[in-house]
Amino acid sequence: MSDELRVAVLGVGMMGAFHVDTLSKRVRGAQVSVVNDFLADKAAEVAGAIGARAENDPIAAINDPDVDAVLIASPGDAHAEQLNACLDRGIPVLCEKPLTTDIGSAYAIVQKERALGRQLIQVGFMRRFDPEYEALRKLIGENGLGRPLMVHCAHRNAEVGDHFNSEFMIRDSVVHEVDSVRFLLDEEITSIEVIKGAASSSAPHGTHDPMLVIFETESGAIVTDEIFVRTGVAYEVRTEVVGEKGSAFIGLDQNLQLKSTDGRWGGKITPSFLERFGRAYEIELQRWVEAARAGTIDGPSAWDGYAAVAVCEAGVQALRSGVKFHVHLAGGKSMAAIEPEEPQAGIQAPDLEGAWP
Ligand code: ISE
Repeated sequence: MSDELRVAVLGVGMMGAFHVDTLSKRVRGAQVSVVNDFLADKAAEVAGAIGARAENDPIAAINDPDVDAVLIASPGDAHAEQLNACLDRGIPVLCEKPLTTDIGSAYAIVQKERALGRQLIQVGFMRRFDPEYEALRKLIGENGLGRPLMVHCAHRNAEVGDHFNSEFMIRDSVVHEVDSVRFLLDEEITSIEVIKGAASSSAPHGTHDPMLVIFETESGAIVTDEIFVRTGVAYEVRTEVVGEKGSAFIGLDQNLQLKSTDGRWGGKITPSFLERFGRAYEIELQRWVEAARAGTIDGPSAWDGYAAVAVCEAGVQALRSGVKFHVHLAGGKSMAAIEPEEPQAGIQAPDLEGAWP
């Protein structure tokens, strides 16, 4: 390996291009050597700006002799093949969520990495690197709230494209709360339920936006997650953990507060996840680069990615069926099982008509 970690970035849409910029300007010990995208012009443009080489074939980019590690920011359905190629070559990889798009391929990746006997895969759950999340996890770990009983999350995006249907909202957005809850409470999620209410008029026909997603965890804690991706307002990601001895809140988005002579007060809202989690992405990439140079990972593992895929798959089934789904991860000894809860018979209200004397 050269002095600097030479990274191939696969997929340079908004997220991948942001990672290229972070790796090139704000992370020590790394350089982007190869850039790939399914849009050749986009890859050439991003590569050209930093003196890297554009490569049209993602698998050739992974196997390029000028590449020591790979950052996957391509669409989720390309991840399985690209992760397999990284494992075949035995090089470190930071993969944006989701790990893959179905439980079977995610499980196969976890098994394949285990067989290699080295952790090569880190998953891009950036919230774990955000100072507020870290502080909350520490507080919970030190028993500062007593036993956690409830977690209330809100996850709001100002706007998204029309491809963001209800299932995509679970797999692409709620996946963050799935991982955050596992990270904060240090336990697995055992069930998921999705409640659809009135949809915003800005949602395309058939898309349930917003939704309320409810998880249960191994210890019996309940998690509520409001997912609303077309608020038209701002990027708002809030979490409150309620324990036996107190509660704690993160994500208040309290930037500079201005009071002015016209009798107003206010501040600037955060438009997107790039601003809200910009610092977390930098920390994530810096730690990954250092770990990759040492031949390991320093963040969420392939197992964490797999657990999130399993819970989200159960979430999609819950959304489709209207029934709560249970998730059994079995510690990786066999593939995760997801199964519906038996639907309960509805309560039959007695007909009171004429019952009064
Ligand atoms: C996006 O991919 C993210 O990772 C954002 O954090 C999330 O808020 C958004 O809903 C996702 O689509």
